[in-house]
Amino acid sequence: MPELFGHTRAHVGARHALITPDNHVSSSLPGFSGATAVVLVSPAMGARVAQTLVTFQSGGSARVAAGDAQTFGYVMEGAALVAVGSKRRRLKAGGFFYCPAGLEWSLLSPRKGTRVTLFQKAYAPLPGVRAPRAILGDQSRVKGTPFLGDPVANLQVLLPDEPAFDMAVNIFAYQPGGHLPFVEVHIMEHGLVMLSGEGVYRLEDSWYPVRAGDAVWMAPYCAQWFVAMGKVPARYLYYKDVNRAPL
Ligand code: UGY
Ligand code: MN
Repeated sequence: MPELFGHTRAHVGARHALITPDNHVSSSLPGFSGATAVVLVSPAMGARVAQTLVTFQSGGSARVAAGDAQTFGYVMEGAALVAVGSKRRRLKAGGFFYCPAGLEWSLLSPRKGTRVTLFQKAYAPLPGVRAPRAILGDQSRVKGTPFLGDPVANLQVLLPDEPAFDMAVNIFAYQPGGHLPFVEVHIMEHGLVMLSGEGVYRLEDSWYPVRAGDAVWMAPYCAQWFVAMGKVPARYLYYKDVNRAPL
């Protein structure tokens, strides 16, 4: 529900951003029909990645032509038939796909209200390393590990950690009270969406209450820290750039 008197939890700054579901305005994007698309993170704000939330009506579809960008998609809710190159599978909530640059992908026959988060970015090839392959998967089949040995912060790494991949997409799950063990400051950029629960995110010198549906952008070197609050685990899906030299 819109908040009173023009108040918003949203903040868009030079080095980080928070956008809440109350702020969403959709864009028309090529290749998508019968769907609304909200571009939450993009180069227009200084990011090097695009994060888009797509909500499909029944009969909607996405057909995205091959290009320089690679796409990771995560089904937040609903179900749909996803094809990446010659691979195809019906994905339900928790399902994900990875489409390398130079391959097309499509999403067909979505259940009404299916919501998908996309992370898209230009691929940086590594000389002598074969480009990544297409992937269709499900988060329930990905083993989690306690982050830095802490059992209240569980990390699932959805994409292979191999030199061919220049992006990682992970799910972090925190028990209430669980938190990042220290304030991170690193060269990697993040795009993030809260999947469930709530907590407080420190971004640079500000602390933001966040909850399911909120999207966050963290530029390289944005100081970051999170603590989970409330009565249910807090989970977020996030992107980071990996495996490439700084120069
Ligand atoms: O992978 C990460 O950098 C992660 N620990 N960052 C974060 O959750 N903000
Ligand atoms: Mn981080």
